Amino acid sequence: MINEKVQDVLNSQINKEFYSAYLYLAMSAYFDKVGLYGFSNWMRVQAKEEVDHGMILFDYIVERDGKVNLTHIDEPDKEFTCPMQIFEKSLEHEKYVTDSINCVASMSEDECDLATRHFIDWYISEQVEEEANVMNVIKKLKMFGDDKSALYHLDKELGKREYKTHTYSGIS
Ligand code: OFO
Repeated sequence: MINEKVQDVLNSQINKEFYSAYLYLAMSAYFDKVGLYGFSNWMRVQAKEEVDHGMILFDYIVERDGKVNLTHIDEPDKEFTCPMQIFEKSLEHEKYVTDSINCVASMSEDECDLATRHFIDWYISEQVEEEANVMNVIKKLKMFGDDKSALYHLDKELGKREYKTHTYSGIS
């Protein structure tokens, strides 16, 4: 059986992961609209990974014989103006998610739920990767400035990103 306070933060984390998927889908739709299909692909892959992040938490709660509590998902931000602004928003969002994962880790430690503390290590490492992935694109965008042909090539590169599934059984 899982500690109730820990279960609550895990359920709230599920909501944040699904919100992340919504946010990245909204960004993907923007990129489709302006014809940056590679950027759109990058965001779609990101959205799928966020669903995986939510489902891994879901399956973990089930395995611990806990109660999954799915709550209302907020409407995502849709105020998008350009690739740089969107990736800066993504980085800000990932930093927020990293803080949230760190809170799950410290709560599980405080409650002596060492199984959850161990489980959440995967998310701690994943957040390092999540922030780095976004930062890499921001660095390239900064380097190219307003060079349209560089943006074209970056779009091609981001179009090659492929989705790799993550599952609870795959990480545990
Ligand atoms: Fe689930 O890592 Fe991004 O939000």
